[in-house]
Amino acid sequence: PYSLNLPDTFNAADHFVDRNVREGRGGKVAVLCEDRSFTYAQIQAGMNRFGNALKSLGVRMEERVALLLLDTEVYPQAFFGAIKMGAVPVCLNTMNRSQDFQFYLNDSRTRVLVVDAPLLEMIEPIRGNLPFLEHVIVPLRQGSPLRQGYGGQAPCCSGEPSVNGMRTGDLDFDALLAAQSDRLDTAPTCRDDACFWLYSSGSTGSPKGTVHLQHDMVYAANTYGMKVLDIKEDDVFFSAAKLFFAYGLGNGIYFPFHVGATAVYLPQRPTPEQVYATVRRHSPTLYFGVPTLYGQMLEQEGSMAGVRLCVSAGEALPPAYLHRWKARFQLDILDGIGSTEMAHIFVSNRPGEITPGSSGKVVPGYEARIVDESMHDVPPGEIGTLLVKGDSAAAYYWNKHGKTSETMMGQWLNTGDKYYCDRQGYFFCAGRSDDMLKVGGIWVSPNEVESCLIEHPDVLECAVIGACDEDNLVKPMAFVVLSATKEPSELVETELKEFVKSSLALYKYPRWIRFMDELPKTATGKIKRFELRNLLQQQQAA
Ligand code: 3UK
Repeated sequence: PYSLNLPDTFNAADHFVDRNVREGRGGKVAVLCEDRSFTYAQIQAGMNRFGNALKSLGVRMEERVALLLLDTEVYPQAFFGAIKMGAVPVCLNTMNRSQDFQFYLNDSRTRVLVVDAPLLEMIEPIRGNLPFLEHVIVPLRQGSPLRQGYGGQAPCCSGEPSVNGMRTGDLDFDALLAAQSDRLDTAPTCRDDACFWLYSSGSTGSPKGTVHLQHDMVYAANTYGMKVLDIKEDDVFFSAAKLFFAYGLGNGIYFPFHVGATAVYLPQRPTPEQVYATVRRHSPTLYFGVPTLYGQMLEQEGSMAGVRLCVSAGEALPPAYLHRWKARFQLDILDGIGSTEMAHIFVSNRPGEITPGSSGKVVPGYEARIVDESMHDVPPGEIGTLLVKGDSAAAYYWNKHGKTSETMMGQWLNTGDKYYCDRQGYFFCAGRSDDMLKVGGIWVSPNEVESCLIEHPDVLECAVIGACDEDNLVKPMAFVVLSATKEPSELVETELKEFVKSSLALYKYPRWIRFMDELPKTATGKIKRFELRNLLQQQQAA
């Protein structure tokens, strides 16, 4: 019943943008951002101009165009402009660091990068190491208050938008678009052509370019969007989770555009103040957040007036937040599990049918199974690996055949999550099958934090695990053996934290450091993270 019946020749930009204009919604507001507002006709014109600009730069079908952008009206124009001319946008996480971007841009062989001015300084140090990159396009939007830009380190978030990072030959987005026609023929893509990429990180190895097809966004919108959220043309969507996440991309772009609704964008970091101010200013009807932010918002004054439904994903929502939110705003928070690989949420609670502490039931259009090591289904109540099936699944990981075949097992996709299911069909999260941590809804690989710490001259050995904070949400904790010449102290602890902050994305640093004389190891010398987890549990129980 959920098979899409899309024609062979299908382009997602035509479906999500042009169709709205064809169906008479050209004058409808598609995007609200700060004090600016854009109709579907305006987004369409910008999309077409951007597509033409890419053509004029020599970009051809199937080539990658990277987007390193804050949440503004530029996002849907650049995203769909690339898709409409047949290129493949790669949405990059603005919170990452220069070294991460070097990997993404080279792995994807990106020829054109669109990067917001406050984020240019992340690209500057790696300019010489990007053999495939030919053009850098910078939306400047003079006078736009992007000064408290999102992402990067403090210096880029204050003072003037950095235009220093712009080099001779870099292109001004607005000037480039002004020179182009606002009409563009849709590339003759097939419904199964590559459409967009997102990078997904794993516990070992480099991040994986996750390749989504032209039909995937339509499938997610028809299933979770229509059947669970009941999205409608008169909804106003506001996602505190940024558009570069798979979660935010659905919430802020392809759900609203699927039904010709309105999306609200917040370019700044989503602090409780900014989120409440945005709700007050634009009165969204649907709000999308992550557990950490719900916790922070509960600590602050503010109103959610006008919102009909709130959604949480990225990591399990603590029941305490659910209850406090309901008591304060008389609003439900729908917790649901999604993934970059599945594009969006595939197991979710329903409005009026919420089981606190559970991720809910399988979303119409998807199937889910919990299996043991030999891929047999486990009985209700027993923990196993969560597999999911549904037509929004990514086709493969770019140039990673091994990881692709481990994860995409024919029709079924291995989430890597440990889950159990009760007799009523509710799914409950029970951890991961790898050591990956979800921190504020975003992946942290313990290996990556360990590799960073070990670079510090005073660190002899270290291991990183997840530990729960006072609200039961996971944050990285490091166990460190110092070199013989160094004594543990608060000073060393602060220094190590700062050291990680300076080279990795901010959310990855260890919130606690425990100094050890030695670390538990296997016979082959591998650090036993599970013993450290047990040690921590015993200490916390005591
Ligand atoms: C975990 C959850 C418990 C789980 C995402 C909504 O988070 C998203 O994508 P990612 O690729 O991570 C996927 C992994 O995150 N997870 C996500 N949601 C929940 N665990 N309860 C939840 N509600 O380990 C999953 O495998 O970053 C979320 C929509 C689209 C997404 N991409």
